[in-house]
Amino acid sequence: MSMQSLLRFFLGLCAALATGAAMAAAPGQFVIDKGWSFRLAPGNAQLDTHPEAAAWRAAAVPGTVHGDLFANKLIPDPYVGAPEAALQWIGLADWEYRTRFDAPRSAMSAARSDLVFAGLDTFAEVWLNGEKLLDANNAFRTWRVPVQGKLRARDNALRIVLRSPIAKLLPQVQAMPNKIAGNYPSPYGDEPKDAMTGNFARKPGYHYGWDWGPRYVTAGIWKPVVLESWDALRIDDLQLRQDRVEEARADIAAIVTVDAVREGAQEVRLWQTAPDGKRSLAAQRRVELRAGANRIELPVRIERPQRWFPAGYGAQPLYRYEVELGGVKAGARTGLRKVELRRDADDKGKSFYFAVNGIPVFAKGANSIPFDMFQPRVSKAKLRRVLESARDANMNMVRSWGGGYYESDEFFDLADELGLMVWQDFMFGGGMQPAYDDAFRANVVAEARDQVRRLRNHPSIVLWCGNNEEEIAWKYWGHGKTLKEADPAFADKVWKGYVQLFGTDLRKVVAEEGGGIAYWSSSPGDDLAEVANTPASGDMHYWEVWGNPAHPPSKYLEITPRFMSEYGLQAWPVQRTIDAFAKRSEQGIASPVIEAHQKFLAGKGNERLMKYVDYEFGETRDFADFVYLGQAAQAEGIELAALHHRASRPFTMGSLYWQLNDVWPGASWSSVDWFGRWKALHFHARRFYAPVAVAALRTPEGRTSVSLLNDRTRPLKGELRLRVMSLDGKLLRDERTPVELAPLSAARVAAYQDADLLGQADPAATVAVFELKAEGEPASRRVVYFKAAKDLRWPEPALRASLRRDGKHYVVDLQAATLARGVWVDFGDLDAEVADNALTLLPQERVSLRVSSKAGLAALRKALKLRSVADLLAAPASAKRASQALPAAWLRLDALSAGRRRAGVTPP
Ligand code: BMA
Repeated sequence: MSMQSLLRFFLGLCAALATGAAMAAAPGQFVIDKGWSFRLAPGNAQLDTHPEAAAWRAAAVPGTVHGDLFANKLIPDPYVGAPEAALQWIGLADWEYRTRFDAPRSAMSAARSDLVFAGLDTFAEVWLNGEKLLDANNAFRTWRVPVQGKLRARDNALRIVLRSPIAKLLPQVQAMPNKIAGNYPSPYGDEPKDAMTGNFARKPGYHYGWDWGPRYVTAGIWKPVVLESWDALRIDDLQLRQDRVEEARADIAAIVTVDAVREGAQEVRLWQTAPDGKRSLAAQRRVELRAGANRIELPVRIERPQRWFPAGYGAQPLYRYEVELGGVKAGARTGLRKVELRRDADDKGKSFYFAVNGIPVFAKGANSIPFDMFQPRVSKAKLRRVLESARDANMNMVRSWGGGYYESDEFFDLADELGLMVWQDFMFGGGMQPAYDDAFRANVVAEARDQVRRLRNHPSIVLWCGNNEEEIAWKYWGHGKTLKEADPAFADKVWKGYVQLFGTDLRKVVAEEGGGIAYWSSSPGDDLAEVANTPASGDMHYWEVWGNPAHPPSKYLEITPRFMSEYGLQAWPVQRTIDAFAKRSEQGIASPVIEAHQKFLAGKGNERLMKYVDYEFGETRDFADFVYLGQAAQAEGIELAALHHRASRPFTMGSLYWQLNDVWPGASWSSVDWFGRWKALHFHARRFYAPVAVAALRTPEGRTSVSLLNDRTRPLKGELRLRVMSLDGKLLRDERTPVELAPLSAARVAAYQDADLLGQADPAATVAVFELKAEGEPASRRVVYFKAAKDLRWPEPALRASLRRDGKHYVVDLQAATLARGVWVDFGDLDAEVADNALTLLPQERVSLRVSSKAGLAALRKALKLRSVADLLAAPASAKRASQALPAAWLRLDALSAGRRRAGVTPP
């Protein structure tokens, strides 16, 4: 997408939100999404420097102040170029929103009316017709305020003032003699580095900047505002609690909470729509309602239920329920499954794995972060694209990480439908918060009840986790120690507050409201055991690869945890995505716009990325090559780790790499970029997470172990083939062995020293290829190299491509004369989806890939570019010879010579 179209994209979204077009309201519900305007609040200090924001202008609700400023052309696109520093004033200002509305007639005559605010970010003062209704202080809570008697038939004035969260909290934080740990200090001076306020606000942590995203401390009415009116009763909630789910039958309880205006008898009916569409009356009863809150429990038994399974283990049938009471209806959907977090003790510690419907499931997936800096812009189509990508890459779990927001209902609907299990963090992304403060804790508990109630019917949720990395930050990163030294009494209070919130309070909310789903106090951890982040017990984050001391990826082979919930390597997104925020002339490894979109080490993360490129491929200083090789290094490194985790089953039962997606276009650990485009890693993930696969893991000392991986619940027969060949195609060995794979297993079938595989062959010019073919499964293949790519003697790259039309699609035929590693097929700026990419072709191998595109054949041919590792690492002279030798019928597109990689940094 060009810069122009990115701008249009942003504007288009804002416009769609401004019209509030698609917001459907249930009877008795009046959505207040029209006529909103906003301005910088009068009297605010930011007006001196930003008088342009003083006038009332059109606003979108739901929305954010950044979105509104951009739609009104008061700020540039926050994603394009490097505008961040100049936009920090927005987070320091107070913002005023207002609208006027006529009350629907039904609301005027109703016995009760509530104004419901599903999301206010964050310190919001709400006024209706001049009367203060609410002081809100938590972006994650739903605020419900009775307004009967306060409404006018015509022209009600609703006004919301959103206070700067930084300005509001700074005095309190600055007054602390000893601070508690925050996350990323602002490089922009809008907040002192030694008084970070973010962790004192119940607001998405990443708004304050993270190591993959910008700092945009936004504010806004980020979820709908609804006027709800009723005469007799309101159904507050319908919980579908799964008490027992087995093959033969399921017992669930439909729990209806009702807010009744007056007491009296009512008939309650519960309708069930089975996955096949059959609707039946599941329960019916006469109930005596009290005035006020009521709880009705309706037991439902389902014989031979159609059970919900994670992707790869069965289907995702969903049951719908509708409750009807006094003429009022409410509905909910669920999938029937039994989920357990199994913690079995053994001589090393305790296991950590999920069993669904009794099946121990090896969790394969990634961590998800927010899908945009500005949540209201996230469309269902965007969520679908990323979550379908997860499912398509053979993932079965995402961990929805704690530094963002609780994802929308749409996210969980999609996860339910796609069979993606969700490990759900509470929104605590790191650092420490004032949990010693009773009011703060009460606020969090209210938030947790709101969120657990909202999400508990989703079969995808398998775990509620207290926070991200707070326990290890306190115990091992120096924070606890420093505070103890500075002020032992305060340190004690901070830790006790932590234990109270994450050890007791949130656990209790999940036990009371969660419908039987397990709670885990922190990731990584061992649920508050003395030692956290140990391979022996619980879950683990491993960052000594990428993070300090930045070991090479081979170090992953030495770490064998119970469940690896974070590990990662960065890469830049594809060129087309980079072009969306930086002009070509601005693109260079150390250019300002590129560094502005590289948040690791405050812009200097490319040095770290270069180190990882260098470990394997050698140094490159040309930006395009750096992008390409960075992706290759990321993909190969994560593949090594993931396969090691899978091969360590059953000790290891999960592998979630960091990270699935992005908040904006930039460098990060993601495998799918902000536009939804796959990096090389995501193509690799589809192969290394395949249910049936071979792992061939070589240590730097020269020992290769081969494991067969079977996530299927049935045994499989197949054949394992070993070939040893030279890079230019000489076959030195070819053996086939029949193999049997037990269900749900990893089995090590062979181990070799280099010499066993190589014999007399040159390690710099030889590979071993392991290929598993199992009945009914796609072939799985791993190529073992005996030296780093930079130390191999690459023969002349001789990769050919031709593009042809094939019915509605195109097909690109690839043929490699010599081994082609990391082949990347690219169509530049054209919209074209290639069925597979980031491939390694063996000498003489041909591969045909489907290409879906609306573009014409000639345009696609013109745009088609190929790259492979040898293009950059083989001798330039031979590369030239190879390109001359090509038949005219083939497009020769990979004529990148080694000379290019020595080219200097593109000047900014
Ligand atoms: C982990 C995460 C995030 C962070 C990532 C990459 O610690 O929990 O906080 O973005 O590493 O550094």
